[in-house]
Amino acid sequence: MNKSIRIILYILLLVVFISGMTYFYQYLTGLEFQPHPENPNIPSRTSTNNGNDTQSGKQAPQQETVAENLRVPWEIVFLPNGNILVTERPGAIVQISNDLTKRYEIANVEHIGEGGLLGMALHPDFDNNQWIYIYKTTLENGRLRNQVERYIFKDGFTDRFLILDDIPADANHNGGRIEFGPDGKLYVTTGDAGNGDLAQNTSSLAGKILRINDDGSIPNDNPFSNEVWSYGHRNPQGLAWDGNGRLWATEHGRSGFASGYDELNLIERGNNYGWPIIQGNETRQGMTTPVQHSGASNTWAPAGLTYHDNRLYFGGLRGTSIYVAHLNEQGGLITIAQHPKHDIGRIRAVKHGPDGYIYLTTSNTDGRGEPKQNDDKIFKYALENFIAADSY
Ligand SMILES: [Ca+2]
Repeated sequence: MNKSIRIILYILLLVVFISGMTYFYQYLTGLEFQPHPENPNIPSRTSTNNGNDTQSGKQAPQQETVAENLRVPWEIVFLPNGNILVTERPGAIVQISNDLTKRYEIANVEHIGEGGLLGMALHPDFDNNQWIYIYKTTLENGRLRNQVERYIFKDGFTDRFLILDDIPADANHNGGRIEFGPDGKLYVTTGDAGNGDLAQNTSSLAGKILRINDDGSIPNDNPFSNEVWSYGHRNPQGLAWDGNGRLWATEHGRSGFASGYDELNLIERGNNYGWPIIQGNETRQGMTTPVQHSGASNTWAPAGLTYHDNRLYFGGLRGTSIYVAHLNEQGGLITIAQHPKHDIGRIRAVKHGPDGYIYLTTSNTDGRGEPKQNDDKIFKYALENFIAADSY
């Protein structure tokens, strides 16, 4: 073989090898390879139309950008006055109203890998007590931990109260979704913090869905006399209750080169969801197989989950799509449809808003995406975007 051709071949092989190793390393460690895009811009509201379309009789838009220039947004909540709050993983909460955006810093947040300021929930009686709950990663005496805190939110976040401490944390697999259930209890998803064995240990808070009272105490009808409600989870990041009051959760399956086997689970008290022992359609005595999974070769990397009118909507990070699971009247799963037509990148939070729209946050500045201009953003979409294409 000609020498120069051989040299070119060697160089090509080297490039392929280095790219492969970089990719492999990124998914092994979760470290952020791309330089973190420091966005100097303040967040901005892009829409003056805060969900009053139907009341005003105007033609409702099919999709709309609600806010932009956010820094790794993770969760959205809607305040009774129509404002939106969004957590930013580096450690802030942004308030978005018709005429302002304001950023509040939250102290002692450790933004590392997938950790940082993650979930947020309003107390069911927020109108009277102004209580807001958050889930964050923190560093204490050199140890990473996740915790749930409660604040009073009026003009700012005050009266910090520690609700739940000492949830195992790691750069990856921190769970982080918190939601109040129809029973008034706070449900908390936690990741296995990179140690699958902890998910099977019902006395560890890692790899679980937890259930606590609004002051952090343990409800007396929990199955293991601690905070644990269900176990055997790897990295659940979405929680929603359907019209029959049943709890659903999304969960990240295996990662790395193989990936796939992301899960949609129906969560029941005390059940074991199998990680790290079973995955996909595998079954084992005493373990619960997912209602649906993404298959061995398809990756959703599912995050936020929301329910409306017999449909569960969830976002995909690596899937860069909205997935819609259509349930029948009995709550059984009919289909899961993928909606890839909105080319907005990675999707983290998904919420059915009080104005009837599906809200979502992008997650393109999280170090694993390709930020577009003015990312990250909050978008809202009319339900028709998803329902029309439900059958494909
Ligand atoms: Ca499972």
